[in-house]
Amino acid sequence: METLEVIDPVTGERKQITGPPEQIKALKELADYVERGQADPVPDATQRALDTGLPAFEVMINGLQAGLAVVGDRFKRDLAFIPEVLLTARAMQRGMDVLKPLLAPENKEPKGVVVLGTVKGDLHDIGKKMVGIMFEGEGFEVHDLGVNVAPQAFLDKVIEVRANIMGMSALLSTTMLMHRETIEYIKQAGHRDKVRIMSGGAPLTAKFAREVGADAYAPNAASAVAAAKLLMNKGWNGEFIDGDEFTRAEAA
Ligand code: B1M
Repeated sequence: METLEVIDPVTGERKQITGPPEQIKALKELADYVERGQADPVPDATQRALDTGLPAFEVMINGLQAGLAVVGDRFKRDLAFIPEVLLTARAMQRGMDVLKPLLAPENKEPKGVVVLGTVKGDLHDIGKKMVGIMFEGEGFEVHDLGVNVAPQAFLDKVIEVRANIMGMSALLSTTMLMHRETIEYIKQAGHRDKVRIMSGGAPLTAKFAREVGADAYAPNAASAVAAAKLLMNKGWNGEFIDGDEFTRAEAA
């Protein structure tokens, strides 16, 4: 067995991953390409990691996301700059394109319809895309509006596709306030009782999401799926769903 150290992109904590040498080598190679922003070798390196028997989800988290987290950590400490971060994000996207079909099953009756977007003023979309891929993997029909999504655009899409769930993401402490504004807009339009709303993104907390009037909060893509399934549950009684609880339960 060999060990690889990765940074959790959300908590910033370092953790050790162990596995057979060929898997650790493949993950490290992939993470290094992403970290260096070398997009062209990423699709083949992603496939090589899959060929070692690693599940697609692990390749996404411990290969692609691990490379991004190193640059993210440097960016936070002013040791990396926007062009580098953009190159890394693009390299990561090339790997996500390879993994997406493996994470999203075909010909499944949708579990529910989800409209996703990053709120107005915010251009961060890597985490939100991961949430979308995980939703699709669980059989949800996802309509991803991209970034910088105005309240009206959220509402129009929710009405157009008769969404069950509307998911908002924000990565900036300034734009997280748009969660409140967007929910207020949906309320004013008389549509609040027709759609369930989930909030997420690194600076958000469950307390904040509850206060701004969301129905659920999730700290990461896996807990977002668990929360969405509960929101779709016929027995859901309108009580706020705190996705931190799934993460805590997993850690216990
Ligand atoms: Co920006 N950026 N950025 N950035 N960027 C951060 C977020 C920052 C923390 C870096 C820092 O510390 N300095 C900081 C924000 C500080 C703050 O306000 N708290 C910051 C800043 C300041 C900025 C600019 C203002 C920089 C500038 O211009 N001076 C600028 C803002 C532009 C704008 O949005 N208007 C900016 C720009 C950029 C890039 C364009 C260069 C690039 C984005 C590229 C892209 O997304 N296509 C970028 C990036 C990549 C980052 C970092 C490095 C990485 C973010 C990321 O993708 N994380 C980030 C620093 C860091 O976090 N280390 C940083 C990985 C991703 C998997 O995690 O998005 O948290 P995350 O998603 C998680 C969970 O949060 C959750 O699940 C996901 C998967 O597990 N989740 C949800 C997310 N959405 C969810 C929705 C849900 C449920 C869960 O329900 C619907």
